[in-house]
Amino acid sequence: MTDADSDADADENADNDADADENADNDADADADADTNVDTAAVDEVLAVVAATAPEIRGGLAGRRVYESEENPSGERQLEADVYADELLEERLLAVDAVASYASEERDEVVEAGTGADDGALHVAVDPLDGSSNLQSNNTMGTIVGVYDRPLPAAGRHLVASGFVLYGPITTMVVAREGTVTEEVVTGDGDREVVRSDLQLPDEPTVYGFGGRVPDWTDDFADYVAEVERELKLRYGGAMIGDVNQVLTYGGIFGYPGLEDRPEGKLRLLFEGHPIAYIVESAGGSSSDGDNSLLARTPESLHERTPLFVGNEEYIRRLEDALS
Ligand code: FDP
Repeated sequence: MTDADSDADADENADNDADADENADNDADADADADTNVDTAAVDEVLAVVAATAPEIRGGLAGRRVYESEENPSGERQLEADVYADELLEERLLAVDAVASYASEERDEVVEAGTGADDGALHVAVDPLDGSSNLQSNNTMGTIVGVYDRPLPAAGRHLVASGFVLYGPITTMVVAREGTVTEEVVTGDGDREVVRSDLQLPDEPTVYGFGGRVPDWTDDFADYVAEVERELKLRYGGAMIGDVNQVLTYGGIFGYPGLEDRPEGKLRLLFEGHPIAYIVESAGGSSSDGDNSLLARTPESLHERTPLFVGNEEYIRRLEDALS
């Protein structure tokens, strides 16, 4: 055996060891997944708390259109309404027995309930007021919630439910659970009435909306948008949640891309990317960070940003081809 052969053998053995380690990791992940014991009544309770709090959040908006002196952890200016919604949701969600922790786009750190995390404990990630810069111009915004069965930041596959409230002309809530998406109207006292059950993206998409300034887009992305513009019509309102609801209603694609000087984009994986991807994929659509499903991603930090795209499968596939 030559030195080269024995080096090659050694490399192969190392590769096999690495493969064995990776398989062991995958087995451990699979075991961890198998151990998950989701308390569906507790998930219901979390979603009911968000719905019950929505009329209060909405009612509190009018007097809270001014900016706080603080910035949020992503360095964005906070309105009084952002802080108000965050504090209401923190208090109400941590009061749910099964909720072990609360993370918010408006806070640096996860807040622990302090009750000791049991098997079946839930960890809730919230964007209290998505699109809150629309408050000044009195346009749509929303509240987003992701319910995870692992401490945060967690992988997308550890979502057990997600939902969003849309403060539009009426207050609605869209919820994804166990592969099914429903749209509900939230009444003034926080009760919910289902208006669309088993919501699916329409097969014939009609709308698109993309964030960021056009001069900041990459050339590949701009070329893709030029194609999309010839096929779909623009609907962009400046609050992700409102724009995603257009796509859920009419079919198409919404995205906030990586920009020339900001390849990570603007939106947050844990608070916006995962929950919205879970909803759109449960409704028969696709999600992507430009390469893969957003749900395949595990954030390394709580406030990690990501390029975000959701919509009909064909448009997401063409986007990934254009950016590859
Ligand atoms: P906002 O800053 O108003 O909270 O999540 C942030 C977000 O809104 C999204 O809802 C929205 O899609 C995006 O930012 C809008 O950003 P641009 O102002 O850059 O379009």
